[in-house]
Amino acid sequence: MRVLAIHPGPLMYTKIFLRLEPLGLELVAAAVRRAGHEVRLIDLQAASHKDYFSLVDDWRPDVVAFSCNYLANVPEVVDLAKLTRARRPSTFIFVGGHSASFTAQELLEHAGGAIDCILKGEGEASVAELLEAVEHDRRSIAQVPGVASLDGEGPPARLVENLDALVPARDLLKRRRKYFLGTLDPCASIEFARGCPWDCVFCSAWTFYGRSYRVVSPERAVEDLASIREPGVFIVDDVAFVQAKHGFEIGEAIARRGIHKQYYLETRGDVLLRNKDVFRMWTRLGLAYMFLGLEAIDEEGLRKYRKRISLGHAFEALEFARSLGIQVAINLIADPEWDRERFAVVRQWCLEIPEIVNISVNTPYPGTETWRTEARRIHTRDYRLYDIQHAVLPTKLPLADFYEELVRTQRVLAMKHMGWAALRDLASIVLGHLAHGQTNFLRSLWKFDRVFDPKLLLADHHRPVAYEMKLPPPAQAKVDPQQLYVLQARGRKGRAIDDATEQFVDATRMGTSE
Ligand code: B12
Ligand code: SF4
Repeated sequence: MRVLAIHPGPLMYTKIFLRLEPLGLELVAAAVRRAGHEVRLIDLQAASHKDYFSLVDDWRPDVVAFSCNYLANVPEVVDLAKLTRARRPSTFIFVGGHSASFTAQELLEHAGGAIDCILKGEGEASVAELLEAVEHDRRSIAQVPGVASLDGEGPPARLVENLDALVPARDLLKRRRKYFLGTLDPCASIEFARGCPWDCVFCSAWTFYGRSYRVVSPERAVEDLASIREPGVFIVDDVAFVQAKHGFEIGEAIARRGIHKQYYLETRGDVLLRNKDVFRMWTRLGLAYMFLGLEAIDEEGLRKYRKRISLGHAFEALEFARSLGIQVAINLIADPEWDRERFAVVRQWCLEIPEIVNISVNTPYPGTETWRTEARRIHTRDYRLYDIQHAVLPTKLPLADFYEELVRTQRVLAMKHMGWAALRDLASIVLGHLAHGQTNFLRSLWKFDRVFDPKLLLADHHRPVAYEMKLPPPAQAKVDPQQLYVLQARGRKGRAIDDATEQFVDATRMGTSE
C-alpha cells in the first residue's frame, strides 16, 4: 500500500527558536517500510498545507497517518483528516503520537468518522499489524494492540522490546536543511534512551511510557550517529545521561569512531551534579548547549512544583553547567497566579545571569497527575492554547496584563541572545552558516516581536473554537498512576538502570507511583 505520514505544523516556540525533525514519525515510517509498504513523509513544520494536498492528489495514498504529539495540534489534525476524507473517501486515516494516545476517544469524536482509528503508544510496535488488518480485513483493526476506534478499543498498547532494532527513516524527510536549533544550523535528532524513571506531577513523559526507561546500546547509538550528515545533533532524551555508565560508553565509542558533532541535550540539575564527569567528557566531544529544567528561582516556587531539589542544589547545578563553558538554557514556569511584582523579580534575576532563560506558562495536560488534581478550573477548552505559551488557568492579573508582563519578561530575556548584539557575538558562526547556505538561525534573530506579541496572545483566546477539549474529571486528591499509563508499567524491571540509580531516582522523585 501507499502510506503517507504527516507531522502537523509549528507551534509558537518552533516559529523562532528551533525547528526539529519529527524523529518519532521517521521511526514509524521506517517500520511501515520494513513491512513492505511504500512510504512518503511530509512535515508541515517545513511545508505548507497546499504541499500536503498536492501530494495527496498526485500520489493518491491508500493510508494517511498523522502524528499528534502536541495537544495544540489537535484541531489542525482533525481538520486535515476531514479534508483528506472529503478528497479521498476510501483512504484509511489514522493518528498516533503522545497527545493522540491520551485523548483518543475525543479525537475520534471530533473527527466524526474522518479518523478511522488512533494507534496509541509506540507506533513501531503495532503499525505493521494495523496495516495488515487495513489491507486484508478492516473489521479486525479493533484487535490490534493500542487501537482505539469508534467501535471500541483493542488490547493495551505494546512496548517496543529492543530499541536497537529501530532505525529512523531519515532519508524520507525532504528539506532537511530547515531543521535547526539556535546556532546548530542545520541540526538532526537522535535518541539514546526512551522514557523517564521520575514521576513529576506536571509531566506526561513518564505516564506515556508506564514509567519505564530503556536504552539504546552504545554500539547502535554510535552507528546511528555516524549516519547523520548534519553537524548539529539534538539528543531528544527527556533526561540525558541518567546513568553515567551509559553516557561514558556512548562517549567513548564516539571518540573511537572520531565523530565530530555539536550536541544539544536536556537534563536535570541533580543528574548533572551526580554525573559531572560524563558531562565534562561530552563537553570535550562537542556538547554545545544544555537545557536545565530549573522551574523556579525561589523555594516557594520549587515547593509548588514539588521539586525535591533545594534552591542551593539548583544553583550549584547551574554553577557547574556554567563552568563547562557551554551555552546553558534554563526553563522557568510562570504561574497564572503571578503578579507584576513577581514578573519584575524574575526579569531582574534573569538579567543578572548569563544563561538563556525560557519562560513557559504552567499548563495542565491530559495524561498528567495535575490534570486530575488541579482544583483551579481551566478557563479555556481551546486545544490550540495548550502550548505552554498561553494561560489556560485563570490568571490573577487581568489576562491582557498577564500577557503584557509575560512577553515583556520573555523579550528582555530573548534580547540578551538575539538581534544585533547576538549577531556581533556570533558573527563567525553566522558567516559559517551563510557559507553553507544556512539561514535559519540568522533569520530567527529578528523574528521575536512578530511572534511574541501580547495582543496576538490575547486575540488567540477570542478565535472561534471548532473543537472543544474534554474537561478533566472532578479534581481528586490522589491519583492512581495506573489510570494514567498508556504503556503498561513493568515496575522496577521496566527500568534499565542500576540499583544505585534507582535509589537516587527514588530519593529525588515527586510522586508516589510504584
Ligand atoms: C524532543 C521534544 C521536542 C522537540 C522536537 C519535537 C518534534 N519536532 O517532534 C522540540 C524541542 C522542538 C519540542 C518542542 C515543544 N515541545 Co516537546 N518534547 C520533546 C520530547 C522531550 C521527546 C519527543 C521525542 O522526540 N521523543 C522520541 C520519539 C521517538 O518519540 P515520539 O516523538 O513520541 O514518537 C513516538 C510515539 O509518540 C509514537 N508516534 C509519534 N507519531 C506517531 C504517528 C503515528 C501515525 C503513530 C502510529 C505513532 C506515532 O510513535 C513514536 C515512536 O515510538 C517530548 C517528551 C516525550 N518523552 O515524549 C516533549 C513533549 C512532546 N513536548 C511537549 C511540549 C509542551 C512542547 C512545546 C509545546 C513546548 C514549548 N516550549 O513551547 C514545543 C512545541 C513544539 C512544536 N511542535 O511546535 C510536551 C507535550 C505536551 C502535550 N501533551 O502537548 C512533551 C510531552 C513534554 C512534556 N514533558 O510535557 N519538543
Ligand atoms: S524528570 Fe520529570 S519533568 Fe523531566 S521528563 Fe521526567 S517526569 Fe518529566
